[in-house]
Amino acid sequence: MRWKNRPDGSNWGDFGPDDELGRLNLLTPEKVLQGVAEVRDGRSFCLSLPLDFPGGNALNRFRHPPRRFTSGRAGKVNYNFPLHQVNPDFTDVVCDDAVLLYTQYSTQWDALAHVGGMFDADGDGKPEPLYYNGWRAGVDVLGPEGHEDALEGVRAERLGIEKMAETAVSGRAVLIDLERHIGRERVLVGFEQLKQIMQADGVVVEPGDMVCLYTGFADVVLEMNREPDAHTLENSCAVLDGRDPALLQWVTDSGLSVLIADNYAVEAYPARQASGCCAALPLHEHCLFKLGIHLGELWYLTELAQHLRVAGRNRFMLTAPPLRLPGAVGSPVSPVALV
Ligand code: UVW
Repeated sequence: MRWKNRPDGSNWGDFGPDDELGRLNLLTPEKVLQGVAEVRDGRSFCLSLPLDFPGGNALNRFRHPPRRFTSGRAGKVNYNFPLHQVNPDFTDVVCDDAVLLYTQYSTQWDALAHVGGMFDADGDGKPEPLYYNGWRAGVDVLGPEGHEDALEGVRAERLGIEKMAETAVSGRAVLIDLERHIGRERVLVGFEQLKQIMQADGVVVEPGDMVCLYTGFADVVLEMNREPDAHTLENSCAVLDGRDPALLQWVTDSGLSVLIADNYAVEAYPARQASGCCAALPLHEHCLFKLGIHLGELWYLTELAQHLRVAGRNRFMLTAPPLRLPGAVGSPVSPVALV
C-alpha cells in the first residue's frame, strides 16, 4: 500500500491497491447488456455541444476556445491540396487539420487526475497533495518545472484520461430531469430535493448506472451563441449542493459509476465560501479524489431529455469514451445515447 490512512468516506483500496479506474469498475458486461436492453425506439442522440461553445472564456478564464489551423504541405497550406502537384497522375484533393484544444473547454470528462486533495496518508502529520487511491503529485501525476510553457514532462502517469478510454465507457445510463421541476432558476439542489424529483419521476439508480443531470444550462449556453455572459451563466439553472453531506452520502450509497451534467461543474462554481478549511469544490473532492467517480460536464442533454419525457422513460444506453490521449487530465467527448 502507498498509504496508511485513507480519507474519511473514501473507497481507496476497495478496487485494489493500484486501481486507476474507480467506480468505472462497476461498468460490467451485465451493465452493458442492461444498457442494450434500453434500446427500443431506434433513436440516437449526440450529447455534445459544438466544441467551440460556450465561446470566449466567460466560464473559466484559463480555458480558451479551440484554434484550428492546417498542417503545412510542401511549403503550402494543406487545404484543397491537389495531389497532382506531387504526382501528375493523382486526381485526389486533400485537406488536413491541426488543433489547439483546451481539453476541458466544452463537453468533457474530468480524469481522476484532474482534482486531488491535501491529505496525511502516511500518518506523519504532514498533509501532501494526493489523488484518488493515494496516487502522488510529483510522482504519479507530474507537473511542469518552472514556467507554464515548460510542458516537457507534464503528464498523469497514473489516473490519466486514457485509462477511462480503455474501458470504452458503455452501459446503462439514467437521466434525472431537474429542468422539468426547477426550470432555469439557479437552485442549489441538495439530497431532499433530488430525492423528491427522483420519486416524482420514478427514477431509480442502481449500482453501476451512469447518472446524467439535465438542468437546461447547455440551452442557455447555446442561446448565447458563442458570446457568453458570465453573470447570466453563474445565475442560471440547477447545480448540485456539494456542501450537503446527505447528497454526498447518496453519491456514495447509490453506487453510480459516473456523474454527468449539462452545466459547468455539476456543482456550484465559482466556489462558494465556507467556514474553515475545506475543498473549494466539495463534490469534485468527493467524486474524483475520494471515490474515483469521473465527472462529465457541459454535456448537451436537451433532445434526449425531451424524447425521454414524451416516452415516459428515464433510462438509455450510453457510450462515451474520451480521447485515448495518454497522460491528459481531461478530454473532450462526443457521447452517444441510444434509446
Ligand atoms: C474546474 O476546475 C472548475 O474544473 P471542472 O471543469 O471539473 O469543473
